[in-house]
Amino acid sequence: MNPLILKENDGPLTRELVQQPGDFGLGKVPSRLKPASTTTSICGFCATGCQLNIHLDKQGQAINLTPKPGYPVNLGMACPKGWQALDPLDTPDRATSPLLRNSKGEMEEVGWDRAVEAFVSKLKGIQKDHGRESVAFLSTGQIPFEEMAFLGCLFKFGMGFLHGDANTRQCMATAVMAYKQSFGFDAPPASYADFEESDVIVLVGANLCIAHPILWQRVMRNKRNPTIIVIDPRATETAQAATQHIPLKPKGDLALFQALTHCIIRDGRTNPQSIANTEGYEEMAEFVSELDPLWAAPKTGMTPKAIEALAETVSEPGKRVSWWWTMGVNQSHEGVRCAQAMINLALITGNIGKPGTGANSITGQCNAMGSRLFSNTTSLVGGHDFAMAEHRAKVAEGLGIPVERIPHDPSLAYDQILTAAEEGRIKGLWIVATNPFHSWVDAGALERLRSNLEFLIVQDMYRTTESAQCADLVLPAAGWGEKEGCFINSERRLATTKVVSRAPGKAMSDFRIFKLIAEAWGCGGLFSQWTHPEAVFHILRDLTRGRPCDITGIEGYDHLDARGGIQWPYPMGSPREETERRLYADGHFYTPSGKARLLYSPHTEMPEMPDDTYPMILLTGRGTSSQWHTQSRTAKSPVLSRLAPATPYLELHPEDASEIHIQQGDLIEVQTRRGSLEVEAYLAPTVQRGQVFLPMHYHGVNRLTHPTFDPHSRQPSYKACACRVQTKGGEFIPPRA
Ligand SMILES: Nc1nc2c(c(=O)[nH]1)N[C@H]1C(S)=C(S)[C@@H](COP(=O)(O)OP(=O)(O)OC[C@H]3O[C@@H](n4cnc5c(=O)[nH]c(N)nc54)[C@H](O)[C@@H]3O)O[C@H]1N2
Ligand SMILES: Nc1nc2c(c(=O)[nH]1)N[C@H]1C(S)=C(S)[C@@H](COP(=O)(O)OP(=O)(O)OC[C@H]3O[C@@H](n4cnc5c(=O)[nH]c(N)nc54)[C@H](O)[C@@H]3O)O[C@H]1N2
Ligand code: SF4
Ligand SMILES: [Mo]
Repeated sequence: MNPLILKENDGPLTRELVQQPGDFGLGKVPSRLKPASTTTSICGFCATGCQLNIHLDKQGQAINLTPKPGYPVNLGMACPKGWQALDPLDTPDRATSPLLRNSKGEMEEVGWDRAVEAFVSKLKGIQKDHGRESVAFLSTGQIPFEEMAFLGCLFKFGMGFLHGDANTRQCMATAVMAYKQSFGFDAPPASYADFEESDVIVLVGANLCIAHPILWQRVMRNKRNPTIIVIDPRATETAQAATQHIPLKPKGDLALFQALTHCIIRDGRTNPQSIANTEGYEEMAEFVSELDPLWAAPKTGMTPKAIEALAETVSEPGKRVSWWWTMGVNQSHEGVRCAQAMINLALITGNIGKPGTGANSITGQCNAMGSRLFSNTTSLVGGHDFAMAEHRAKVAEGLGIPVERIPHDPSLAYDQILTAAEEGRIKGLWIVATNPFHSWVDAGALERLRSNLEFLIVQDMYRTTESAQCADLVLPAAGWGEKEGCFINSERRLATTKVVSRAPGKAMSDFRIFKLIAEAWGCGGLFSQWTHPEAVFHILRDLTRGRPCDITGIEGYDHLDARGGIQWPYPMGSPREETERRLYADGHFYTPSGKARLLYSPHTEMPEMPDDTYPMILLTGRGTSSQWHTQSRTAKSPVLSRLAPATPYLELHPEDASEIHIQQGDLIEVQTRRGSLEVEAYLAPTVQRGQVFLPMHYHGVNRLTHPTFDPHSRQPSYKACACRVQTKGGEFIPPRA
């Protein structure tokens, strides 16, 4: 068994904490696991939420893994990242000790006591001088939600600060806002079974083959001979495997959907029964009455005939049509209205609440959905609203804390936090399980504002990430496999992850780091019941009572394991045998009237259009199924590294390349108004003329991207901006197309 080991320079504070009864251990293997056995754990990469069988040696240490047969999500399959999920744990650049910047500006190893003392004295000092709005946290969709809740509650209710946001703003904020406004709650309708039960599957800005390979496998299991339509500017791997690819103009989606709505209403191909469950139909019909295919053609790059044909396909009476979207929609200057335009199409054609239908957002990170309910950032923990007095009272009672500790004013969003830092209003930043110095849009601006921060804390598995290297204090965190807790996948399924490996050196679970900080800050008493992740699970579960995300019927981790995960909602008294379920079968939504709202705005062109100086459009996104985001984890796997190009590359149309005298494999520069990056030319007609594609996984990519934001969700529009391409050191020759 992994003993609880104290290290030589762990001082009295740590000693006291780890010796508390009910301690949750430093990578301790739970006693219910028999040595030399197999346990299950949900994969810690994407939001598909595949379950893995992890095979353990007699010490309870993982030896290897296999995908779990029969699990309702992955049905025995896994993608390369899942198969190699143990690789990132044992690497030379793991953060194994806290690191504190010393007076010479160098990072120095210190014990936890010194690290926590520095953390507390610095942040208390800033708070005393500048108030509760002067420090913020930036967290993640990639840690168990028990940990997310701990951070959000500690920071706001315990430490008394106001502002915190997560990388889910980069990713899911658009879908959250679209559902909240349209359905009255952030409740995506789908079950993965809908992929198999649909007649028409429309994938919008979603490259399943690369980003959610196991969901693509679910599509492939569909026995109804479905029409699979991919709407994406690029001929992605998914588009190539689909029945139809619509190579849309970047950011032409809203115009397309409004024209489809126009055609469907004009031709009377609507479903009156379903429209009766909506509000605003007449006004919307009036709004789209002029937005015909002729209007949309130049905005979408499609012919009016192709738009008419698509309108027919997605409104075929008796056919089950499902809409699925990911970052091609969410990362847009008009993402919320674009997502809602798909929601509207599903609602007016009766494609909601039935098998094989829905307007379904596919989430990205393993626990993005957990963050949406429990991170205490945009929403008050447990699916509540900071602005509502009765919600604050309920949460205060549930957590056993004074209600005055719960703020009623909202947090700044991610970009607003960074603007506040730039302007000197935010002076301390605590970054947990995200790497914004690589991943944030216009990362160069973040690098420049670094010097405005008095104290930057980065809590990560590795000391080498772009963000960790900028920090004043690095807190070494245990990663997936070294701690336990729950994730919620894209179809709202809660499931558990387990301890299968011991965290290296002095690294501790984020949970335990938060506990240590709570004690040192002097607010440990508020969290005395937060002894270990499952205890927190029970507290959070009880908070959800009566909310749309009510999970009070889940007994605990064993119940989740026995059932193959459980989808929310699952209130007390829910049927025990159920394995999958979609929402809105009763035509009832979470708005005060019970009706869904049809919402729309005029389409506007992308904020940075190509011009003479920057004549091309730069698209970014996922490159291969073996690379994960900023690659802090996947680059450590020998297998995964071999499955992806090691150097950054740019996909460029061969005819554009020939006009600007670029050949396959040339070292070239891609430039935007914000910066430039050296990349290898990869010539392929998968991109349209005048467009290039840059995978997001390489250092420096976001020095190029353009910081514009959807006004409703404040999600960055990473996907498209103006750029130009030239040979390295060469002269800029604009392509003619
Ligand atoms: N292998 C791997 N898998 C991952 C991840 C990873 O890093 N690596 N990350 C996970 C996360 S957090 C997320 S959020 C998901 C993202 O999953 P996806 O959203 O599927 O991946 P992306 O490649 O970012 O974007 C999808 C597509 O949007 C297209 N696109 C760009 N602009 C537009 C547009 O204006 N309209 C339309 N319709 N399409 C457009 C791009 O060409 C791209 O092919 O993947 C998850 N899965
Ligand atoms: N150009 C461009 N940029 C993009 C996107 C795009 O499409 N184009 N997509 C955006 C999207 S959708 C997303 S989700 C973001 C992702 O952006 P990030 O969140 O910045 O990317 P990751 O590489 O996943 O960073 C996670 C960090 O957490 C650390 N970590 C992993 N597990 C743990 C843990 O348990 N505890 C702690 N403390 N640390 C841990 C990892 O080592 C890593 O450094 O990128 C965004 N950036
Ligand atoms: S599809 Fe996603 S959850 Fe499944 S194994 Fe791959 S990364 Fe893990
Ligand atoms: Mo994401």
